[in-house]
Amino acid sequence: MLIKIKKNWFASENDVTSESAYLNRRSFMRGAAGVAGATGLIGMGLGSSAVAAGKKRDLVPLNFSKTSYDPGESLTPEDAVTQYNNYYEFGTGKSDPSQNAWQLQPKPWSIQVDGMVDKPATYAFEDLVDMKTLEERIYRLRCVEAWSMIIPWIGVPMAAILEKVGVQSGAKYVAFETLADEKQMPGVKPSFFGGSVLDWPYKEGLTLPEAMNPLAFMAVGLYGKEIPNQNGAPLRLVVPWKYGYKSIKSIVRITLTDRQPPTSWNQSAPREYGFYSNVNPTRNHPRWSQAKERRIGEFGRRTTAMFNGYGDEVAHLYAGLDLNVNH
Ligand SMILES: Nc1nc2c(c(=O)[nH]1)N[C@H]1C(S)=C(S)[C@@H](COP(=O)(O)O)O[C@H]1N2
Ligand SMILES: [Mo]
Repeated sequence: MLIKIKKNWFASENDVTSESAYLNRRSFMRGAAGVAGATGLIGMGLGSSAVAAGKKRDLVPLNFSKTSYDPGESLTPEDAVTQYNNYYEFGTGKSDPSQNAWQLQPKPWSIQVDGMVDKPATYAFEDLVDMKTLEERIYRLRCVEAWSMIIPWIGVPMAAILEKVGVQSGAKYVAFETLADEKQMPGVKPSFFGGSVLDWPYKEGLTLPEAMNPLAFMAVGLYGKEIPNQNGAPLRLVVPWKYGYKSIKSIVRITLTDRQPPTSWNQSAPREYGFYSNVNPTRNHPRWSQAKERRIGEFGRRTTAMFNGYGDEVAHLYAGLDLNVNH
């Protein structure tokens, strides 16, 4: 039975349909945490989520400019964006990241930038992200599990970061790595559930033209404030025309290279997850259809659009590439 659950992690239709029940349970736990804190029950077996709720980071409001990046659809409620997550370093359940990610220390943060760049260095977060030029972009997020959200991100274009470090001619790909620290991330411990489907650190990659595309974004906030740990603090990629797993969280390394870099989900299940991972409703996942999606917070299903609706901006990047083979 355990093996079956493992195989179906990405087909978590049950998680999706029980979203409202789940959110109700969370608000109950938040209430319980308050009571526990007041009466000293923490540490007496009340459960880790109560402790987690008490240790939530204070998220500083950010200064940003509005943009025209807005699909004009209702925003997914903030509670769902921050409590229904995929971040396997904190556990594989949808509620695990919001319960466990308080253990992550996003400040101070540094990012190693290496490979084919003019200015390789270990950059302080503040030196890589110009907090004076933050913009808000409302993007669709389509998970390969067939659910979706509309999220108001705050951040900077990926191109701005690449310009800062200076991309050398000959570089063809950008590789990214997430922090992998057992002390902060329970899911990274070898003992975790007897192992994981993924190898750490979590790795992702883009072609250089993809990373330079105006849509490619490095988020440092959402819903007007700093980005919560469970969403990938302090900086995470957002590539809205690709399945959600390309949007790698809590980045500690960026490498410019001339070879296609290995990526975590492709390594884990190459038949199921490719390098490009563009949202493609005509190419079914080997175990389920990608034609439709459930918008978190809604009943029923919506039709999934090619490139998640961003074809005008990105389709030219794939001219001549068979997206059903190079998926
Ligand atoms: N490091 C890391 N990044 C990750 C993941 C992960 O497990 N680890 N999950 C991915 C998946 S599958 C999705 S759908 C998105 C979810 O982002 P969100 O939780 O902010 O909605 O993060 C992506 N980035
Ligand atoms: Mo995902």
